[in-house]
Amino acid sequence: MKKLLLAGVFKPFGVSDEYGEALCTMELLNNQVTREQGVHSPRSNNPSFGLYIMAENIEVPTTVLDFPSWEEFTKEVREGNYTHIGLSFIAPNVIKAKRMAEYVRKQSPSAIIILGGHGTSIPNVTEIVTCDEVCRGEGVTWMRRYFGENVDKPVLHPVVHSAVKKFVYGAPIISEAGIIITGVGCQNTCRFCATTHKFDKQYTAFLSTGEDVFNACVKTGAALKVSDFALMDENFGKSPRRARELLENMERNGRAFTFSTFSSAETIGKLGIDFLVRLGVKFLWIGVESKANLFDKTKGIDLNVLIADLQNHGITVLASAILFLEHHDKETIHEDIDWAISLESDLLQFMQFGPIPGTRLYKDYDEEGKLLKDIPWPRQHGQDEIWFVHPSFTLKETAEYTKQAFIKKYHTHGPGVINMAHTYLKGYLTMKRLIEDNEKKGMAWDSKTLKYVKAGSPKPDEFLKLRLEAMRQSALEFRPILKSAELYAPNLESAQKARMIAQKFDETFGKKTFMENVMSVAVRALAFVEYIRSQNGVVMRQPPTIRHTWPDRKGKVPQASSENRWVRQREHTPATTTTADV
Ligand code: B12
Ligand code: SF4
Repeated sequence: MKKLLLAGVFKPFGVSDEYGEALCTMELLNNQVTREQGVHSPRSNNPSFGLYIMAENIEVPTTVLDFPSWEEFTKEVREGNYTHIGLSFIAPNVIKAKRMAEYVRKQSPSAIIILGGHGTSIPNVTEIVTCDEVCRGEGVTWMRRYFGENVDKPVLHPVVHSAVKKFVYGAPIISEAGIIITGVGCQNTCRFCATTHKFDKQYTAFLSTGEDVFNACVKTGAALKVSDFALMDENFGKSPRRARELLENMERNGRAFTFSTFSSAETIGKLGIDFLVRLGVKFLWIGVESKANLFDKTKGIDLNVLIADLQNHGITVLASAILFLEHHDKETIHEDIDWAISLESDLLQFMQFGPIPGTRLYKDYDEEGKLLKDIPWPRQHGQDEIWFVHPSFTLKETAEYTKQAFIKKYHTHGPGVINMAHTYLKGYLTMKRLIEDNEKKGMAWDSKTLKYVKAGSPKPDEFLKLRLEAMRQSALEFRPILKSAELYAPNLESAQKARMIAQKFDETFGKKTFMENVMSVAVRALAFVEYIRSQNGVVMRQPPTIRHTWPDRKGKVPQASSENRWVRQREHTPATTTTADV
């Protein structure tokens, strides 16, 4: 009888030891986006989505073990009687995968070890990690084929939270959302991009129609009691038919779900902002990359105008820029950092131009002898020092430039959370005006042109009213944090900005209710504790262990353990550092 364990690599994350690095944490916002924003940085962990979608779609009894401690992983291997053990890892975690595979070999020699995930693009991965099988691309089809199951069956969507253990200012007040994994890969073939190369420059849809996406939202929404979702897709709008169908399904059923997703700038232009707003997009991650406009996806687009327009319509923008591009020297890199900041996105990620195994860039740099191959894999993660020869920067300089870029954004525009609060408030006001204007002028939504057009006998736009209510809720979610944002602001301008936004909230929604006041005071108390804790370095929460089994718990929601381990992160902590409960 076959029995499969699918495991992510073991924690702790973000600790400098022989397996990991301080700046390689399991957090998106705190580590890569609102980095250096201290107490203002929202905290959360994203489950390893690939594990769940594979488990949901194979018939072999499967256990998913996400974010295990070393003890939890070894216990599972010892006691689980698994015939197959799948390890999922990215390149910086390959040494963790190596230790796990070696343990399996010793403890359970007959178990078949399968490797998967981005780490499998490492050229000599099988020499580093002992294994029997390697899945280098999409895992659902690979697993079905490997176990002799029907590869053509439709993909069932698992029910999973998009993030767990969510805090802001130390307060667990961020609302829940589900993950919808619509597909993997991208056809845009950017030279540096890991995902386009990993999936053979092709897009593989798990949910190919708008109805499929809608049904997945309904299922996850009912199980998690949410109506907000992260759409895990490199470029959801790249398939306009599916996006249109999704909107049609929501309108037909009177369900105004909201979405956070990724999109290239060219795709946004093609779909139009009115459509995105009606679709319920509230958060967009856009790769702006560089002022030099090196990539087709941003050519000919005025990003300043685009981003401001999105924000005015209530769409929070996370822009992503690249540092240490080939043309960067000590002058042009500042120009690019300043340009990226001048876009005034709510949030700004700076990532390094890192040659990632499997990409065209990696191949080119390898051929040109630019890869620094003696830099250990755990250090190749994109937030500390680069791992290739750059003519204008030493390795130490790259770490410092990256850090300073985040600090500059923070000091220029203040905490990301107040920018988000402002965007949602602006969106609410724009939506309110739009509804009034449409009613006055007799305009109605035209699903063919994706525009509001003059209509013969327009009816009240009930769907837009649902959208207005969702925007109101998105904005109000931020109200309790505004005072803390002001109190811990990095400078006078940010404090003033927080005050100005709080005032606009009062003007728009009236004075705070009793409950809102209570929450605001509670957040202030928790923010104070968080602030004190963070004085010696970043306070890091380890992701909770999630263990879920199929088929016996199929359809049930994978639950995070209640364990709450804290680790104080020090810069360049010595290799002996272990986790310590604080
Ligand atoms: C969500 C995400 C995160 C989450 C964490 C998720 C998690 N629990 O690990 C957060 C935001 C915390 C994060 C952090 C980081 N991330 Co990240 N992340 C992603 C992202 C955006 C999506 C991953 C995902 O869920 N995809 C959807 C699922 C369905 O696809 P998948 O994971 O690839 O799985 C499929 C296949 O790979 C395969 N598969 C996967 N595992 C297995 C296992 C087996 C046995 C088999 C058979 C198949 C298989 O089957 C799956 C289904 O098809 C990707 C980019 C992307 N778009 O993929 C980057 C990405 C994976 N991250 C990357 C990096 C570099 C990081 C950081 C190092 C950044 C940093 N400095 O902070 C940290 C490292 C965190 C850590 N300590 O491990 C790189 C990895 C590149 C590499 N060299 O390997 C990517 C590719 C982004 C990039 N640069 O292009 N990340
Ligand atoms: S558009 Fe984005 S996801 Fe697509 S190849 Fe370029 S960087 Fe990768």
